[in-house]
Amino acid sequence: MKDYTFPDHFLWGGASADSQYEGGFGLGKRGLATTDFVTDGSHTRPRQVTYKMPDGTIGSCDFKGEMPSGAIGYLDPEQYYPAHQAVDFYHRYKEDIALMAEMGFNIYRFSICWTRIFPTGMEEEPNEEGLQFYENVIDELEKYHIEPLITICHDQLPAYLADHYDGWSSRKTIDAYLKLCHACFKRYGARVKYWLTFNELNVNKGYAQIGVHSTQPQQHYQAMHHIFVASAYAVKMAHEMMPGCMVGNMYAMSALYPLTCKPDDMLAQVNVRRLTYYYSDVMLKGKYPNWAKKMLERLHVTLKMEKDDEQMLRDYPLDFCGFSYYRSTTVNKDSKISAIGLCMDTNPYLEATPWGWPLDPKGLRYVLNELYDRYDKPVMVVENGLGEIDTFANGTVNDDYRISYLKDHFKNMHDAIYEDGVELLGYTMWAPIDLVSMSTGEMKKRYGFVYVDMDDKGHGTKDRYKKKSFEWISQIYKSNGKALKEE
Ligand code: BGP
Repeated sequence: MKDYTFPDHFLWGGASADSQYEGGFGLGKRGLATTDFVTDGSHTRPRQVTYKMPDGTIGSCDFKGEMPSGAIGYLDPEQYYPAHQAVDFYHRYKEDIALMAEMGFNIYRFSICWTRIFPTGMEEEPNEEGLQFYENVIDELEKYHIEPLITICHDQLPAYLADHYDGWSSRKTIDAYLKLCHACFKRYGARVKYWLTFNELNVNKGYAQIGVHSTQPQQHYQAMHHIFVASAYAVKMAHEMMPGCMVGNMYAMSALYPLTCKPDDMLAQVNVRRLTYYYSDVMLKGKYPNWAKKMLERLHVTLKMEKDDEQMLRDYPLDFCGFSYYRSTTVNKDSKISAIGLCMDTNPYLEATPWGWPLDPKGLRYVLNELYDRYDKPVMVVENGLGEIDTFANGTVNDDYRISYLKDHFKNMHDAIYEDGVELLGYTMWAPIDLVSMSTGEMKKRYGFVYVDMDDKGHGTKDRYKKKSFEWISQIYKSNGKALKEE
């Protein structure tokens, strides 16, 4: 029988993001974040950002779309905003981390809520209460020998920076971000080895994620340039302040297949894939590739750079490549491609989740190889999991579908390591304890090993219950994968 033991010191754990998990709105002097203005939604009803115009008019727009110039975030008392309470990790972190320990985690990825540390982003000094909260989290993790993996900025911005400077359109946001990095490295650096500078830059971004009102190519790519530069400065600062640390980023990496072997479909695959790689190429290879320069020319985008920008990108590339993997996608020459190159076509050979995400564990092996071949740097799966409708009965959920999804993905990770030679550092499953869905704002799209008693409108006790997969994952993690062979 095949032995599925993973390498010694393999990192096994879970991942979350503050706006979906933490809650604690307004507590501990936390300031307003762009994600606070994002309403709930569903698979068919897009989440909205609610805003106010300078003349006092109230409006809303798609949370990844274009927001009118001059609009500022606005809280409408008629709306439900899931980020405000999320599932209340803020008050329940001890209980949740104890559950993580019981599942055998040796790593936990969480993100910093920027406005807990700098409520507007403009303060000179960090907010002690905010710093203390994450220190408490780290203390608790240390108690169980769980290594923290910190995402410095997971798809959000202080509302002040978005409303006054148009977020990442402005170089002021680079300074504000580096202040956040400095505060975190200084306070947590001795105890945190792994860092991610940003989350999924290659997914459509608007006001809620990067604070930029316009989603037009000129504004989008200029904002991304500022983010790349900020990340390079963060790598430099991290290496200086925390020798031996590892800094990565996180990219959304669905596998992408041509729908047929028609040469036109293959060429479409190459072109769309490159749009996904735009972000990681600059940040891991340290320069804009030729094809990217050509693309910017075609889009009439002129990047405004400062003198040291290109050198910073060259000198401070990331140390490893973190990525999320949920699904694969197909593309053909007629596919509908989003403005930043995303294609969501399904695959006739694969089944899909109720949200239409194709199930493709082999695609993970393909992506692991693709990334390792391309960058020749260690990789880490920092998100992967199954969003499903769970039926809660008798205090638990029989989620055999989740077990089967993860088992197949783990086996492919194992083969990528042992048969293909991929240097895979670890795996943080999304999301070990149920939380709010990013794309739809729902609770019913559940990923966890732990069920949280809360519905789409935030009603419920938020009490935690172990699902069937809880025991299963404990065996896998604690045996370092060996228990997979009995499955
Ligand atoms: C990624 C995000 C996460 C998370 C995950 C699952 O895009 O980094 O924040 O939410 O996807 O997506 P969803 O919540 O939409 O199911």
